[in-house]
Amino acid sequence: MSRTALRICPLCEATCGLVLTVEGTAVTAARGDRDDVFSRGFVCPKGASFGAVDSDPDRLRAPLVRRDGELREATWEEAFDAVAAGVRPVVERYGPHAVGVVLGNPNVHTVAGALYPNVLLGALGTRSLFTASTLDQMPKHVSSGLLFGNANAIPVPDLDRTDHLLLIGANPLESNGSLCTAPDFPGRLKALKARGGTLTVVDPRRTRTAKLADRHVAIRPGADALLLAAMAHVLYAEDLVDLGALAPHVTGVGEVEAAVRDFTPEAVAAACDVDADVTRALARELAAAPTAAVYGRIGSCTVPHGTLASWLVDVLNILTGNLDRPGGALFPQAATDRTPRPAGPGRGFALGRWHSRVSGHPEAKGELPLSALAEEIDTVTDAGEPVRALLTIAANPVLSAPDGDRLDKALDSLDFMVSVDPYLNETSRHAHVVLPPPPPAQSPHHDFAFNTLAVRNQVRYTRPAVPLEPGRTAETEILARLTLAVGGMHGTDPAAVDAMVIEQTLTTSVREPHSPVHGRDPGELTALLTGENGPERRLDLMLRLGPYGDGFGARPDGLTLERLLAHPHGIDLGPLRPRLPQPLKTRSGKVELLPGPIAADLPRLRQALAEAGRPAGLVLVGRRHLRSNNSWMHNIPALTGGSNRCTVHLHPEDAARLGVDEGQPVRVKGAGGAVTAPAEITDTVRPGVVSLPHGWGHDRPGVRQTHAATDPGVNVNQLLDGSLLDPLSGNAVLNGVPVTLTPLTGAQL
Ligand SMILES: Nc1nc2c(c(=O)[nH]1)N[C@H]1C(S)=C(S)[C@@H](COP(=O)(O)OP(=O)(O)OC[C@H]3O[C@@H](n4cnc5c(=O)[nH]c(N)nc54)[C@H](O)[C@@H]3O)O[C@H]1N2
Ligand SMILES: Nc1nc2c(c(=O)[nH]1)N[C@H]1C(S)=C(S)[C@@H](COP(=O)(O)OP(=O)(O)OC[C@H]3O[C@@H](n4cnc5c(=O)[nH]c(N)nc54)[C@H](O)[C@@H]3O)O[C@H]1N2
Ligand code: SF4
Ligand SMILES: [Mo]
Repeated sequence: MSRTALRICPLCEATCGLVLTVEGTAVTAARGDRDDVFSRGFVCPKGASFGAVDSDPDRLRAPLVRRDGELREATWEEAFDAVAAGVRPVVERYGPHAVGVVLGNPNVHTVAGALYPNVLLGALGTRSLFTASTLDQMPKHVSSGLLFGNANAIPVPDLDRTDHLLLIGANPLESNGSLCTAPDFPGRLKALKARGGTLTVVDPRRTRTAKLADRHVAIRPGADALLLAAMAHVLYAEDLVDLGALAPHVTGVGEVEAAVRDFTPEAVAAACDVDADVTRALARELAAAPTAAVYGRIGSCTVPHGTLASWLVDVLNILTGNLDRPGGALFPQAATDRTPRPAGPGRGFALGRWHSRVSGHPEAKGELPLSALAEEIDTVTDAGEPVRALLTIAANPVLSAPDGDRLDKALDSLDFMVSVDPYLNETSRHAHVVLPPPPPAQSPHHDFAFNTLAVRNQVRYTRPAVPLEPGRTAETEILARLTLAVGGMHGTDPAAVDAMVIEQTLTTSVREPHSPVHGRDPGELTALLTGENGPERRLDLMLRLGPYGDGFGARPDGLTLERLLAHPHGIDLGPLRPRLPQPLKTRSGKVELLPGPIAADLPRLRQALAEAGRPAGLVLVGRRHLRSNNSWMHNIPALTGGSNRCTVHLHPEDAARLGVDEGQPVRVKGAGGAVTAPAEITDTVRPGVVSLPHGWGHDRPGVRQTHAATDPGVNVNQLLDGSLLDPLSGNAVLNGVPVTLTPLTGAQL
């Protein structure tokens, strides 16, 4: 007997609604949910393989605990006993900062990852926090923090209504979009063109997205900040600056004019390898479009001037009056956002409140650079204790972060390590305790993170499609118990964690004059919460206190968990709406267009300009494949093979110059090491650029990913030594990295 169940896909940021076919407890098929209010039936090959991802036989079924050097299956009680016994002595002897926490990408795709890490960090009190954000979008957080006073206020391009999209360093036809949640991103780009809009793509590779564009600018990697600064220059020089309705909310417009004065299209042309005429045309088109949005992603963030480029993306949106207006770039309003407080000055955004111990990197958003994790473990200084114990939650930094070999050794030297991960992989193989979450069909889903980045306001929740298998522990409970075990409360009922969060949230809310529950009794409100378990009650709480919520009766038509459950395909909350000045939390209460730390970083960009034009060798960029996902999806046969391979893309001119044949193994060498992979000669990369995908290199001993090991690929991040960072954000430089390439012949293989 088969049945169907709804499940929001957790495999990328597009958050498509799926209809799963379930036979017994197995998911045997998955298709797009045509009734989903947001995704309307869209599905990609990864979502269609949900069943295979879910039932991968290599997924761990029980916790593993290291005994006599070997990882063996254990009970959950034994596992959490071991966690408490391993972590607490490190806290007590060396202090909380000696316990590091690494949060990886899948945390933004799970209910557990949204609800528990902050509580865990609070219970531990550590400053040694490292996340995938510093391999990804930290520059955008820092730029938003500085411009808007709120690191999480990220403007999202209004894909469905814009007339002109300038897309920089993003390839949504493979990635399905990022910091812009839009199921069927490809279809939405085609719709933009069909309604007469224009698409411009800036990318050193002629990607599938670039092929769709009206104009493709094959920029030299790492040069986007220069191009964007020159575009801003043109807007000022040609009197095209027009803030429109934004004007009363923005300060520093004149200061930015002075700041970009040197960056003329002619001055940046050689460094970007973009003709001055093209740069002028890009600026004029942006200004002339009835509405337009500038959108930058991985290729604009993971570069030496990532924060400047991210800032300039919004500067251009602001100077052309496109921020916060329909068709431009707007701030979404998610159903679980906190009750919007009245507009007015806020506390602003601080950077560098503390620094990393070894290299003195400033914290950003409470995090230290993941690139610095290895040195924080393996280097002794007199500036404090090294990281001696580590918790990795949904993270595989041995493959995802620079210099995996060094990190691999560093992890081996830890006193104690815990991994919350479904696989025994390159990172978790070092753990003393591995706590495996259940597969996604057995987990609930709500997009706490991505609804704040979605091109349409909407809310959806799916309960587990399949009941928890006997012997499994929900990931929410795993993280609650982990919190208690590392926080010195081992053995306490994990429900206490949720009860505590609910009590704290309500106690604060009833004191806030703008809250719909101002002045009410927290105990009475707690009794009104519904939900089958703690995480559901917390979701109910957030929905009810949120911008669309029922306010516990204050707005009787408003959202509650019950109402959401009655709409299994979701509730549409309408298109993005202008919200300024409410989201601003700067000290001035305005958009601060030229924040101090940005102004202080501009000389470095001028320096880069002065140094450009020197004969440059090859530089490396990354790429993504539709059927892959970072480091953990190479174990699914249906999603590997074909064009999804770990090869070195290089341009025919470079291949000819270096004497490389198609398919020939080539050795690519960078500051952190060398890797060998087959060459794939293609003119989709610009000359001077080679491309390797990340997340490969599944050939280390002790890894239990059988299929991935049959075609392991190589770890591109071994080419990096971890020293190249965007200084303001601590983000790793993963693109535009200098490398050399040598073809290998028989004897050298
Ligand atoms: N060279 C280069 N390197 C890059 C990038 C690049 O473009 N180029 N991209 C960077 C980016 S953007 C990111 S986000 C990072 C990603 O790097 P990571 O943060 O390491 O993320 P993933 O590789 O996606 O997965 C990490 C782990 O999560 C586990 N996992 C999967 N599902 C779940 C779950 O439901 N619960 C738990 N607890 N664990 C789960 C997987 O088994 C895997 O071990 O990589 C970065 N590294
Ligand atoms: N299929 C699939 N989907 C994914 C993922 C995946 O691994 N596979 N990962 C998910 C994650 S964690 C993220 S963060 C998102 C990322 O989503 P995207 O940002 O869309 O990621 P990419 O496909 O890597 O696209 C980045 C593009 O930047 C280009 N680029 C490199 N250097 C530069 C440069 O200096 N300037 C410019 N202008 N462009 C440059 C690259 O050639 C590449 O085409 O994708 C998510 N979705
Ligand atoms: S686009 Fe992303 S969310 Fe949609 S089905 Fe594919 S992997 Fe899942
Ligand atoms: Mo990412």
